[in-house]
Parts: sequence; C-alpha cells; structure tokens
Amino acid sequence: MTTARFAQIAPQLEGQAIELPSWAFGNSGTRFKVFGSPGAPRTIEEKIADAATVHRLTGLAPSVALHIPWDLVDDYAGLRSYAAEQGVALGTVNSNTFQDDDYKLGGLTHVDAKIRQKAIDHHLECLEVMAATGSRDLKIWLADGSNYPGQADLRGRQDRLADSLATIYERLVELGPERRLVLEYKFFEPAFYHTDVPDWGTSYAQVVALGDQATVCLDTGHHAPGTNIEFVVMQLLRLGRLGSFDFNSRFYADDDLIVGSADPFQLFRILFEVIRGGGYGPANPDGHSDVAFMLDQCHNVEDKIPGQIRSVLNVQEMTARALLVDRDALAAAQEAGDVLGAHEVFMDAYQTDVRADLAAWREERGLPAYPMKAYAESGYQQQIEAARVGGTQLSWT
Ligand code: PSV
Ligand code: MN
Ligand code: MN
Repeated sequence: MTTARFAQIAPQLEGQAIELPSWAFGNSGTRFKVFGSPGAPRTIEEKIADAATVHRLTGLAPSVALHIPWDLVDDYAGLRSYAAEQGVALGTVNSNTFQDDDYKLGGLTHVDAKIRQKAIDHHLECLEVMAATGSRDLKIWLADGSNYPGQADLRGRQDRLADSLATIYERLVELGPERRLVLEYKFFEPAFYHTDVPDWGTSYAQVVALGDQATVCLDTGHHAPGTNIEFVVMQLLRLGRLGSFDFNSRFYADDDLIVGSADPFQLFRILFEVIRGGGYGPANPDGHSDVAFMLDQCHNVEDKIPGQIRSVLNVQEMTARALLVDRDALAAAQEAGDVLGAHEVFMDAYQTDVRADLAAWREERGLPAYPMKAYAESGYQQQIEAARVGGTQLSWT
C-alpha cells in the first residue's frame, strides 16, 4: 500500500453516509435474555443524541432511521429540529407489523380484509411521519409467513400483498418523486415454513409491479448460508432496483452482529460490486447515494455506541479497500483469461491495510484519528450513565 495510491481514491470517501438505526441504541438481546446497559436511552431524543455522538466522532453517520411505533412522538417536525440541533437528520422510516396480536397470521397479506386494512393504514401513517421528518425512504420488512405446509394459500397471500403494497405506493408517489418504497426480504423467521417475501426475486417482482419509486432492501443477514450475496448485489444493480442495504454480520442466521466482524472479505466483495455497479455515490448532487447504506444490528453484549462506531468504521475501511481495486488491471486480466492474475489484483486490494491512511485522512478533516479511542476518552459513556437514571430504558425484543 502506498499513500499515493490511497490519495487517488481518497476523494471518493468524501461524503460517505451510513445511516444508523434508532433501535441499535436501546437494549436488545436474544429470546433468552435482554441485558440492560447503564446509560441506555429512555427516549427517542436520547437515541438521537447517541447517534449524533457516533457522527461527531466519525463523520460517517449523518442520519438516523426511525421505527414506528417504537419511535412514536406527537411532534415529528419538532423531532426533526431536535435532530438537526444535534447535527443529524431523520432518515428512513421503518414500519412495524410484527408486534400486534392482530398480525399473528399476517398483516399486508392477511386473509381478513379488516386486518389487512389496519396494516395498510399503519403504512399510511408512516408516510405521514415521512412528510413531517423529510425522510426519503419507507422501508417495509414483513414478518408474514406460515409455519406448516397447508396452513396458508401461498398464491393468495402473494396477490393480497401486491394489492396492499399498491395502495401504499399510490400514496407514497403523491408525496413526491424523490420518495421511495424499499421492500426488504428475509428467508425465514419468525415464520419457519414459508415467508411471503423470502428472497430478492420476490421482492424484485413485487417492486417492479409497483413502479420506479419502489426498490429492494438487501439485509446482509437475510440469506441462506452459502448465498453469494455480492451476486445478488450485482443483479439488483443491473436491474436498477437496489435501494438500500441493512448491514450486519452473521455466522448462523439473522445474527445482527457488527458488520464486517464475521466475514470482512464478504463485506469487501459486496462493496466492490456496489462500486463496480455504479451504486456508490456519496457525491451525488442531491447528497443522497442511490443505494442507501444503513446498519441493522443488535448490540446484545457490547456497548451500543462504540458498537455503532466500530460498524461504520468497518464499512469505511472496506469501502476504501474496494475502491483500491485496480479496475483496469482487473478487466485486462479477466479479458485475457488470466484466472490467477485477476484473482491477485482483487486480493491485493483486499489485503491492503488502510488504517493508517484513514487515520490521517480523518485528522485532516478535524475528526479524531481513532474514533474508538476518542469515544473511550470522551467521557460521554460516563456522562450518560450518570445522567440517565430513572425512567424506563428502551428495548426492542
Ligand atoms: C427482522 O429480521 C429485522 O431485523 C429486519 O431486518 C428489519 O429490517 C429489522 O428487523 C427492523 O424492523
Ligand atoms: Mn433489516
Ligand atoms: Mn433482520
């Protein structure tokens, strides 16, 4: 690695944005136990303050995603101002049709028109939130599915899903051409036999039927083991429908661990395809990349704020390494059928240690060279632990 080579790609790191999920700051856990963390937020304002701390120390996380009704407030315009004062914006609005008894057998796919309408109305309410917060994206992840063969009419559910989404989409389009509906897929859980949006193909088929303002969200933890996720990335970009990422790591299922911790090479391969496919654009004139980067993680045993700092740094580091791939040399080797030569070009970039260059790059921008260390020395953790006493800590499981 030469600093000169890093300097060539450094401008492309400018303006990189990774959205933080509000829920990452509250307590979370597994079905076995949710461990309380001293200083965990009790309000959405405290979550936003924590997210803003991540941004202050890294310059990488300028927005926070909301989850409704977890982040329900009376005054979203007021919340937007509060966030702006803290130095961040409100981002993607996530709907939730998985924590209400009525949705036991589904929401947008339910056989009962009344329950379907309730789920649709919830999404329309999310759109109103978006109008007040200025959010671009409505992200929909559905827990809908069934546990036993024969339990449900798979085709009927798919058709009802299409109808429900069309109603939501119609209203979204009225809010403006920049708004997007982003449909997330996941292969199993909480349903164990079938899931109504289990894979990218189903999500793609549903969003294409809606229109241009509907895209797919790829959560890196939502595939069967062994899936070549970067291939999915390539294909969705090729089809013009990759809307966003929910980044996290997994060893087994939807583990929601720190992105880049389980398989850094996979993160590199994914980011390479994003760049290769034209999906990486921090410098787009509207300030938005077409492919939104978001974290979707649950910090169960580690501290939340440094957990998020580590995550955005991992994404930045792998982005830098993916930008370092010598694309001309790679193309030449590929065209020449030079199997090992092409592989070597690819691996050279992956194996480049960019940490010192990134530290210097941060310092040049008035950011701490080592954000993890800066957080540990900032006193913020001690301050929130002392200040946040009384009230109820927020948690999402
Ligand atoms: C459930 O699997 C999930 O983790 C999805 O990935 C959503 O994005 C997230 O919850 C928040 O609704
Ligand atoms: Mn997700
Ligand atoms: Mn998930």
